[in-house]
Amino acid sequence: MRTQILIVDDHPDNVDLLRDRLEARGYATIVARDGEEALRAAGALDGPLAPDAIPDLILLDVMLPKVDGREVARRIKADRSLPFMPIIMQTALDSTESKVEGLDAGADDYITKPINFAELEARLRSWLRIKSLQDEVERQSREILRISQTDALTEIDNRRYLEERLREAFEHAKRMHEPFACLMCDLDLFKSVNDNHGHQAGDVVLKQLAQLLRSEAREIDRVGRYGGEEFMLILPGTSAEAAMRFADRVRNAVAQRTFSFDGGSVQRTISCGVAGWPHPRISHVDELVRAADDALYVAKETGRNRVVRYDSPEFTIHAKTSGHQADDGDERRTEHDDGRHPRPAPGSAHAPDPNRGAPARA
Ligand code: GH3
Ligand code: MG
Ligand code: MG
Repeated sequence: MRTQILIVDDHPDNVDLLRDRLEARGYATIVARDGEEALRAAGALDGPLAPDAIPDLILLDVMLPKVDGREVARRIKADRSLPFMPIIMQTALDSTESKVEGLDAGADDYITKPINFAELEARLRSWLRIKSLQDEVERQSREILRISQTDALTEIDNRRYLEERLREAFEHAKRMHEPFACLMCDLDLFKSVNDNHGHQAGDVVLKQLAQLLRSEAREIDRVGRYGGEEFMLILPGTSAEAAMRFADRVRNAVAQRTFSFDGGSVQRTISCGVAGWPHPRISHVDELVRAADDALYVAKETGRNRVVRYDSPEFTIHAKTSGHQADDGDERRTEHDDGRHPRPAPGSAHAPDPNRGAPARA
């Protein structure tokens, strides 16, 4: 794509001259004849432009109809959503004051009229070099940000980012008095996938499950990997009842799914815990997560491949009999394997039946 220069000038003769010279040097040009057109052409007026419409550099006259050049520079430089666009101000010869004002307003450089084209071209090349370095820095920082928010294996939100989004979304829901739900899902008997097919096969299953969860979720939901084989879904504007229906649909979709990898395939199920706000015992985001996690624990304990809602009658019975309640403190974390889903000793009356969580084969 050719480098695009936005020429902002209200004198037709100047515009023609600049355009001819620049196009002859291989630049593409866009012309704006007043300050308002300039802001629009730079993407600072009516929202974002298509990437190929964004100018690479702006050659800006000071005296302009509607919005003057200094104000144009000020507004473009103040708009954080715009990429770096060098602005070269055209100023009248000997007008130190206008040069100073232009630079203070945010112009990166100036050139005096009448324009010496050799000088203009040298300045263009210099600023375009700086721009390409700046663009690279911006690209890298976007990439670093993305990596810091993404789970490397599944490419969905990682736990840190998920918790950040959860906090934000929950606070927003409380402010707006909108319902809000959180879903915790854990793959059932996933360890056996690794044991029987190898860790790489397990990784593939996790990736495919992540994609499945994302495809079931709406655009406004957030899906992330909370831990090893545990996923969290954030459902803004969703009541606990609606979240239960959604979770059951997801649970069913997973149960119907065959996960394929090099050398084989498996079916697996998930267990889900659902917690919704408003709820009299949930006012902080940590309580919401804890509630969903506790409900997930009950789903595991009552047979897997199930969805359990925090504070449902079923939850209350099982949470009580297992001494596992919303306010039971942290003791369980010391007495069980992973501190999250305590499981009875193998062979005990409550030992998980390995076939119980296995999906019905079609
Ligand atoms: P449950 O139904 O009680 O959840 O049984 P489970 O086997 O799923 O649970 P358990 O906590 O015993 O085992 C979880 C397994 O998940 C063990 C661990 O190796 C595996 N795991 C966690 N993270 C990854 C990962 O990134 N890749 C692979 N392949 N396996 C993982
Ligand atoms: Mg599991
Ligand atoms: Mg787990």
